[in-house]
Amino acid sequence: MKTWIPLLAALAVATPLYAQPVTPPVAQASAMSEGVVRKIDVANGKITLRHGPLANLDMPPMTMVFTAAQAGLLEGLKVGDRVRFVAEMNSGVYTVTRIERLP
Ligand SMILES: [Cu+2]
Repeated sequence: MKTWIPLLAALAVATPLYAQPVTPPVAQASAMSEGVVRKIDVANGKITLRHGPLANLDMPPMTMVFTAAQAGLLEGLKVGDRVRFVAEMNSGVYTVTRIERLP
């Protein structure tokens, strides 16, 4: 039991180091993110993207549905396309405001 005391003391000292708030990098509002089109629902203006990290939304990589900001935004895209896009949170909805196909 005695051997635990130095360890606990060390943890008690070390913990505040990890508790320090980490300042997040300043994300640009217009940052382009990359992804792959998984599904397109033109009629409802929805697109499913497998995306990399979204710095401006503080989001890890995942596959999710976005709403298109304008009706014509999804025209010309097809499943499997690699894209570069701008995603924003608008009124609680993840919205794609710009999207372009990568070659
Ligand atoms: Cu996401």
